[in-house]
Amino acid sequence: MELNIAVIGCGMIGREHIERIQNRIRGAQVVAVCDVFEEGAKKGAEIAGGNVKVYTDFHKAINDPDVNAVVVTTPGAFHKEPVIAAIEAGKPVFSEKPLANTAADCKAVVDAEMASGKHLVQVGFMRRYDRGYKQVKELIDSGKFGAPMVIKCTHRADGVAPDYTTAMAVTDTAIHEIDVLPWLIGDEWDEVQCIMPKTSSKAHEGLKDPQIMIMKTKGGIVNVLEVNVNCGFGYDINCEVVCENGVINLPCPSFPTVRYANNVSTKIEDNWILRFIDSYDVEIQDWVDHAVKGETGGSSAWDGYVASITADALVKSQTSGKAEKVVTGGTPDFYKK
Ligand code: ISE
Repeated sequence: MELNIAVIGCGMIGREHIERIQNRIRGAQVVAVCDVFEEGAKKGAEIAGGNVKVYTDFHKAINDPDVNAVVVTTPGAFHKEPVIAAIEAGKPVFSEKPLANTAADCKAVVDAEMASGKHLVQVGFMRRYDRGYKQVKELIDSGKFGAPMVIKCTHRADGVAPDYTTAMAVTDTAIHEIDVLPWLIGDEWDEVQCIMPKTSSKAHEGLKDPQIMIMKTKGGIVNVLEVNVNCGFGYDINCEVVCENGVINLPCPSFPTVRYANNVSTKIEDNWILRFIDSYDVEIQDWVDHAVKGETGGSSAWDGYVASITADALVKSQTSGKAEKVVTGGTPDFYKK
């Protein structure tokens, strides 16, 4: 069996995935594209090579009998409805991160998936597929380093669009660390706090940047995360895990170190698409390989829901300034691995 995919949402990441599926992924092809803006859908069709159906109504695209799988790449606030439509059609669906922008919307997806009785949803948290993070996990799991105690992360970006908000530093940016760190250390978030340092003069009107997020797990591990999206020097992702017997540092993608003009220097990647390009390829291939067998890999809808509950607590702390509890109510049997 091959996957015949409808891609819902032909903006930046949608176009990336269309190109990826058509040119680098085995066992799948895009057969339909959809965007509320016809021009966007046509652009998606062009990237797909032309020979695909073009829709502006996601219900029609998802229920097209030639379509047997769905990729949702609309903006986060518009994920819920197409993801639920795919579940109701009984078709495997890959939703870009976040699963939805609010925990309530994520819960609606979880409820729909449990009601269907089938695991159909995979959420696009690509860092679980990144070579560096996987190596860090293998080292932690080896036991040689002892128990992790402290994690220090930076999530820095060159700059952001004018519509990027203070809350998006959590829901759009820190959401990656929110998902990947519990996976890395085999633990769950317990309480989270957001502290606002002096705001950068480069941040646009109304945006608080940088932000420091302090997050504690149920097992007592503390993560300190710097989100800094106007750093002006590139896309800079770092993660250091301090364990009882040693320290594990996330390997950065390898660029040559050059000695030139009295300097030793190494390039930093320009943006997230380039930094995680290999992870996206591995992630989508893994989704396809699972979906053809009626399975899911990576982050589940439940993981997406838990990430969103954590994000809501952090957003609350952005104004309360206090540590806020992360309350999930426990993993339902349906999602226990
Ligand atoms: C973007 O949507 C991503 O997923 C990137 O990984 C993240 O660094 C960026 O802040 C988001 O806007």
